[in-house]
Amino acid sequence: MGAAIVDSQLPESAALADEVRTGLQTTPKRLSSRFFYDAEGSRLFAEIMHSPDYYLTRSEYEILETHKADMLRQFSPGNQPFELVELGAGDGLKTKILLGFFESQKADFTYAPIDISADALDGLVADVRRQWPDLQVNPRHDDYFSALELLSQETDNRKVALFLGSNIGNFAPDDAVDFYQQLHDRLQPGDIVLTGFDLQKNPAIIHTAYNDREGLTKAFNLNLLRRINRELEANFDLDAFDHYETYNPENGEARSYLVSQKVQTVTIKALDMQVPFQPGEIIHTEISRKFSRTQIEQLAQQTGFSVTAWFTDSQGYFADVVFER
Ligand code: AVI
Repeated sequence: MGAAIVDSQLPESAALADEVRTGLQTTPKRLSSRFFYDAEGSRLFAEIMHSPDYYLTRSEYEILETHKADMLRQFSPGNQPFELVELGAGDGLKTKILLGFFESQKADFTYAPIDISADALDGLVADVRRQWPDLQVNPRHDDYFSALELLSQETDNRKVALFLGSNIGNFAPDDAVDFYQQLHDRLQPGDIVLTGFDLQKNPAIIHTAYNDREGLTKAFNLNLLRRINRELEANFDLDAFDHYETYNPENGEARSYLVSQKVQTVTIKALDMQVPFQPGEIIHTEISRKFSRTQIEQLAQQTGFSVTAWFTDSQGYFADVVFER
C-alpha cells in the first residue's frame, strides 16, 4: 500500500528523516504518502477501506468475487503452477478471495505478499497460514522496488504479480511508467501483472471518497504529523492543521494536503530544524490518480506489455487489468 518511490537502501526511520528534511524545506512543502503506514496509519487505512464513501475497495471486491474463476484461467491455463507475488499486500482482505478460491480449485501456486507495513504483513501472514495451512507463504517486509528483485529470481514457474487496490494511483505519472518498465525488465515472457486501477468517473464521487463523512481520511492524513512527532521528536500541533482534498477531472488527480491554520513554527528536534508555516500554507501529502481506459492501454503499450484481460465492477468504477509480458 502507499507510494513507494524512495531510496530503498535506507532503513525506514532514516528514510523518514530524509523525507522530512527535504520535503519541509521545499516550496511548496511536501511529504510522501509512503510514510502514512505506521501501525496507526495502517489501522486507519483499514477503516477507510470499510467506509461507505470509499467505494474503491467495495468495487474491487466485487470484481474479484465475480471474476475469480476467469482470473485463475488467465493465471494458470491448463493448471500450470505459478508464483503469486503481491506488491503492497496490506491486510490482504481482497486477495483472500483469490487465495480461498484457488485453494478450493487445488491450484498449484505459492504466495509471496510484500508490504512496507510490518504490522499489516504479520497479521495477513498469520491469517493466511491459519486458513490455508498447506499454502506455501513467503512474506517480505519491504517496499515495491526491493520487491522487484523477487520477480527477477529465476524459476520454471510463471510469475503473477498482483498490484491491487489502486496502489498505482499513488505514483506520479512518470514514476508509474518507470515502475512498469522495471517490472518488464525483470519478468519473463508470459509472466503477468494484474493491476487494480481506479477509473475516472463523476468527480463528486471521487471527491467524497477522500473527504469521507466520518473524517477517517482527515485522521489518516494528520496521523503523518503524529508519526513525525513521535519518531523525530517534533511538536506539530494536530489541531492547528486541517485536511484538504482536491480532485482535478482534467488530469484525474486527487491530491491530499495538510493546511496550516495559523502562523506557527514547528520544531523537529531530531533534525535540529525549525519549520515556519503561514496561515493557509500547505504540505502536499498524496496523489491518488484515476485512469481512463486509454491511459491504461497506453501505459501497457509504452512499457512493453499486452493487455490480455479487463475486469470491471457493475458500476464501472474500477478495473482489474491483466498485463502480459
Ligand atoms: C493506498 N491507496 C491506494 C489509497 C488511495 O486511495 O490512494 C490511500 C488513501 N488515501 C486516502 N484514502 C485512501
